[in-house]
Amino acid sequence: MSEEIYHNYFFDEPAFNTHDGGYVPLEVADAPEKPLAIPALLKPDKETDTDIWYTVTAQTGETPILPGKKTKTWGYNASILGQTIVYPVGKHIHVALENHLSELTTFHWHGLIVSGPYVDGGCHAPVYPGETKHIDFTLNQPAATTWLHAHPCPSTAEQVWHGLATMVLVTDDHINSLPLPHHYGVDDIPLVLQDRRFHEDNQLDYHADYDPDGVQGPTALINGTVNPFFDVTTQKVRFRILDGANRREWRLHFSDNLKFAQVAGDSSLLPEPVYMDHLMLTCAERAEIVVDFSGYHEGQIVTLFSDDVPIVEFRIHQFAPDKTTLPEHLLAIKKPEVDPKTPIRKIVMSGMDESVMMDNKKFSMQRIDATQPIGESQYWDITNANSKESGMVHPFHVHGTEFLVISRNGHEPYPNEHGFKDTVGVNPGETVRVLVRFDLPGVYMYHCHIIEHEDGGMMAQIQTYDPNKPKPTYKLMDMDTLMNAFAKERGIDPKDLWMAGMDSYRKMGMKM
Ligand SMILES: [Cu+2]
Repeated sequence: MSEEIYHNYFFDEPAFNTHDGGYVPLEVADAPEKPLAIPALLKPDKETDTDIWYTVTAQTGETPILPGKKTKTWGYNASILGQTIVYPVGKHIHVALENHLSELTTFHWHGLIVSGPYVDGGCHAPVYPGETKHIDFTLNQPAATTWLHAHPCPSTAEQVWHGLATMVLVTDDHINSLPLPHHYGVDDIPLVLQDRRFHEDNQLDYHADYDPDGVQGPTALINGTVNPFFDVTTQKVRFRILDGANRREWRLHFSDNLKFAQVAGDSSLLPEPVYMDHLMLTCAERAEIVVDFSGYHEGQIVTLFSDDVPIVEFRIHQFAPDKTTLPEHLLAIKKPEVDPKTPIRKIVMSGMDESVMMDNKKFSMQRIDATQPIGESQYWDITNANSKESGMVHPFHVHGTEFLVISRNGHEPYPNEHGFKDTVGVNPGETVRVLVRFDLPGVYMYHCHIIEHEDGGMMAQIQTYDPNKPKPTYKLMDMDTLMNAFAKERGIDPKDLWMAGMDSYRKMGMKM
């Protein structure tokens, strides 16, 4: 094979989080190795030829993570993270959202094309403790690895830190027909990459670890497992990797610089496999890679590193030879036409720490910042106004759509960005042009996915509308209602409430 192999992380090295003043390096935890937890597949309550029903429960639990005391964690149908949800394209999907927590939460479907703001599950769609809400939708989008996470402003970061994040696999006939590893848990393996700091008695303390530029911890947690190993029993393994961290970038490579093929990004397959031996993911980005272990034999170990820290060990067992080859073409991506008269939308992410903003404003739940007709393709120029010397890569995410990356500062996008995406890392001083089209009317948030930056106000929202119908007015939830509810649930006076993001508004003299 004469395919090109990429050996770099593509992003601007001076902007890597390792150069941050507040960077917390990963350290190998003093804990025994454990089998990598593979989240169970969530069983549907009922399924017919046309419809499928699920119940997703946000719950508290206790998880044995480190030797000693169990850690108090949150999860979806599980004590931490969650069971993996499978959504077949084309079926009518019904989901009961149950909140068994002691405080309100929302269920945001990151990467699903569903109507906002309610089904989408952003900050406008709280489910209060003890409540069950019902949503239903039909997906019309390519197969992809998406995810579910909590998104209640301004406490998204803290709820995700407690564990509210799980994978949602969108499947379709096309991807099922491809010669890719498809056996979930055997050769099709989710890897949710997160980091945490454990305090006394192995507990999390989000407030103690708070950093307005993103909370980090020194311990890598892969699917909720510290020091995990995975038993490789097939020659080829597909890993669905999610950067599920609040702030951490993952710069991944295997021992021996083992080559792999990236086959999918956030929201779809790539047009063709991209061969590489290094991969960087920014917060909320996903990559599906296929690793061929044919060069190894039983008893050997392959290690996955982030920078120079080992995060997962792959123990090679006997496997049957696998002669399948990856298809040269994975997905035909049709770039939508853009009317040259359509103005280019300019978006600026600026600031660091408490001063983060989107278009010189902090997020306001009841303010619509932009509008776009459905069905119309628009270029969005997303600029990161941070300086190259002291800035960071801001991962820009839009709800309710999948976009194409057109250019970076006028140059070609990275080689592994040619599929549909919903999150794109923007380097300091860079303008990334993406092509955005919405198919469903609604209100959708767009924001930096360093979760403390979104809680801190680096977020805005767009109303999409059918140009042939009168524009509906949405009754949008407000921040005071949410904050008062949080205070009541915690049994405290609203003025004594501390939540991530509040400091950012206060220190800037702004009201949330
Ligand atoms: Cu940011």
